[in-house]
Amino acid sequence: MTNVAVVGAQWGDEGKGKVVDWLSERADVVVRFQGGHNAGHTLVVDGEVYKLSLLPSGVVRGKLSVIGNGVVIDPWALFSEIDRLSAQGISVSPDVLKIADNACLILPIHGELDRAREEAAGGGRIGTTGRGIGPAYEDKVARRAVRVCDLAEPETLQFKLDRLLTHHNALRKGLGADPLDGTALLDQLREVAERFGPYVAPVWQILDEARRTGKRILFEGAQGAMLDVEHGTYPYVTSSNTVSGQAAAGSGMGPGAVAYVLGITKAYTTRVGSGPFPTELQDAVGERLGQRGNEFGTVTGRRRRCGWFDAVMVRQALKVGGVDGIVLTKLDVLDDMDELKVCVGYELDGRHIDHFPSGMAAQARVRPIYETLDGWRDSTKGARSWADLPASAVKYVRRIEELIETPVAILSTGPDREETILVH
Ligand code: 2SA
Ligand code: MG
Repeated sequence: MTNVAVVGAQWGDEGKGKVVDWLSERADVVVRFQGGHNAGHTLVVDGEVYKLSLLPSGVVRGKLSVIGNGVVIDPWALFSEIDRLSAQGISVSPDVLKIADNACLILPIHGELDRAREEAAGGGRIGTTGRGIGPAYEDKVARRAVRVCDLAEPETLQFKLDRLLTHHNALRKGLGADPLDGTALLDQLREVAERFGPYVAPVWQILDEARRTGKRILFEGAQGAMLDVEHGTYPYVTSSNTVSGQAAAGSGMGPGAVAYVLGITKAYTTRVGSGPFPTELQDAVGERLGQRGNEFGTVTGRRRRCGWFDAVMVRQALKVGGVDGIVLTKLDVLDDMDELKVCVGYELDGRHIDHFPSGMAAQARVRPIYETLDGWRDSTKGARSWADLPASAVKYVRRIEELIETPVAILSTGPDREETILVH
């Protein structure tokens, strides 16, 4: 195995958890490079279910796990996740977990602001996870964020907080909230600072050493390409780059560090939160997909919107995400359908287009052009080889492969590891 990046090719929740866990067993180092505790990965290892948000999946297998500089870290969420795992018998010691000293923090003010804005936006809300991700990245880019390294420098911490609160208290005034007490926040941060200490490192150095000594690095993406802050359905996106290009910048390595990009996509489409979704099904079929696929958010428990596979959207996601091969997941959810539709193009104001447009109004107006394929009304659940699949299922996968112009490397036919078909 070379260094692999695993990224989502839709709107998140494509089933990255299973793939990442499977690959992490073969990896020496697992790295998170963007997002924060808005992510939700469910891992099932030896029948035990682990729900991870911020920690790289490698921690469950005791692999060296790195939270890169591109991640935004909520200290309280981090330590409660570590404590939760510890209650499940997994020890996340400083030997296992390394946190980039130049990563930025999510503070309680960010979550509050995130939720207050969503509430104020009414029908125009993004549908965020309310974890403070957007406001934390805003402060990062505006160069006023508190970073992990600041926790070790009392004078810097004080200085950073003063600057940050000048900005936030003006914002809070606009939202009708009370100004913040800097001393309380400073005390809270001093408290967590101690616990952070042993985990903090210049992780670029650890990763450079790993690379030079031939260690296998797995880059673990969160969310999906269509939630990318630049390439996604802006403004209905998350606030980080979710595409594979970020794996390098978000961990302190060059682009050559990623040898192979594996894109994960479901055999249909889901989305949680607001924003355009051309192939959404607001009918009994969509309902059935949600039920059979158990489509509820790992972090927030929110119900996911469901629809047909959108080959145009996925093709675009794979191109901008630099994906070499895909894992097609949850094929078995389609098992009881008479026929299946796949979006092969869009109609926009009477014109046929072959890509998802960037404009918000155009995105809302595109209509999917469908191709109908036969269903298989037979079980693919747990299939382990190509020969186990009904002919129509094989046809469905092959057609998708053709439309997205990217090979299917792995087919996943159920949550367990064995329920997997290696195609190439
Ligand atoms: P945010 O909180 O600022 O990142 O939200 C902005 C948009 O990004 C979407 N988003 C996600 N979509 C799917 N899965 C995500 N993670 C959790 C999971 C979600 C959950 O894996 O199940 O538990 O609800 C995730 N994180 C962010 C979000 O819906 C907004 O559309
Ligand atoms: Mg998820």
